[in-house]
Amino acid sequence: MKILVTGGAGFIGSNFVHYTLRTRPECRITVLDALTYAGSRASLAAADQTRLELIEGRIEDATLVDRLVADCDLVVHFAAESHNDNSIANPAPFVTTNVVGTFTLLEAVRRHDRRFHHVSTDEVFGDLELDDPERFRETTPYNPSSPYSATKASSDLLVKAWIRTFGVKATISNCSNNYGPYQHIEKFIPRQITNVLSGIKPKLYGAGLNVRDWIHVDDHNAAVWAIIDRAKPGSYYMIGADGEENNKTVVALVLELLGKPADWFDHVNDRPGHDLRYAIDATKLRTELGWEPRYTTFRDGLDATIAWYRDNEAWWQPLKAEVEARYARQGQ
Ligand code: NAD
Ligand code: TDX
Repeated sequence: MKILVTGGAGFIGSNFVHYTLRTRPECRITVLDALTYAGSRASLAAADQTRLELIEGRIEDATLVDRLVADCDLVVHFAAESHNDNSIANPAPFVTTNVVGTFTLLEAVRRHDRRFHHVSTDEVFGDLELDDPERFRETTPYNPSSPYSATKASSDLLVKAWIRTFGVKATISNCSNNYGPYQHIEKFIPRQITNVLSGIKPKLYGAGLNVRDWIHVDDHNAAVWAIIDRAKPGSYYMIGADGEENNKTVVALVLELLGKPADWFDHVNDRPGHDLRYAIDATKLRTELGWEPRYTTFRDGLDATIAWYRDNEAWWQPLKAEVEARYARQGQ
């Protein structure tokens, strides 16, 4: 099977490539990635290069996309501008990549009648109160808050329209917050791990009471494969592993696992429009497709992730000063 993976040099996409080449000997992969600040060849260096090709290019490039889609059996679409804080500082690239890029891919899979899996986020549903007994489900109405989540919601709606109107064989998954190896150090967990490893105090937005539903990236990618293998084209799935934690608790765990005092962190400026809580009900994925997460103890998954950042300083160290300088300008 020949798979086109967009965004395969980013966090979740590169883990998908490693996972697939490890577990599926019949698969060959072409990665289409613009190698923005968030993508890196180094994230794919450990993969079996005989079954992998990396094409540097943009998903809005209709000519390139047409050729690559024609030449594959399946498209798995991870490419996106993915960071909320960046979307607040400068929304334009989010519209271009997330909306126009997804549209360009949809037109190519429509022309060539290819199977398409669209990777999306739980943020498209907005946020929940801390005590809301409801969690996000496949039927939850869209209500995005940030420029990032609004462009992801737009891309989901394009996919839904292409399924209904043109009969495109697509599926969508909306996953909660991922953690694991190769995550860019602008994101919450790797930022705090690499802060402590660099002698900098962790930075908590506001009071730190916002809740995220954490899932290990390999569990996310196993769910994506369950959908590709067993879901009906045209169907949608929530992906989550019942991993709700507030940010303060996550920082406390990072500090404990790295042997620092519990109060060794700073409160910094909050994110404008900061979503309070995300929580996923993955019953449909579990019951229809038989998926179960393998990382069920957040502490163990976090410990393994800390070990990865400790062992792979060469991967993140060159980025650290610039990322922290950018945050410092925002008082974060
Ligand atoms: P990331 O920012 O780490 O990686 C994105 C990749 O896309 C990078 O390699 C980048 O170079 C590439 N890219 C960006 N613009 C491009 C363009 N125009 N053309 C081609 N390539 C381009 O993101 P991630 O965290 O790995 O997220 C991957 C996908 O999963 C995104 O669609 C995101 O919305 C979704 N998602 C992420 C999370 C999470 O917790 N990180 C949770 C749910 C869903
Ligand atoms: O330094 C920080 N301090 C802090 O308290 C950073 C970077 C973040 N935070 C908070 C903000 C959020 O409440 O931590 C939480 C997680 O922040 P991010 O890592 O920026 O993730 P989030 O905004 O929740 O979005 C993530 O999950 C859904 C991904 O970045 C998205 O791509 C995905 O769609």
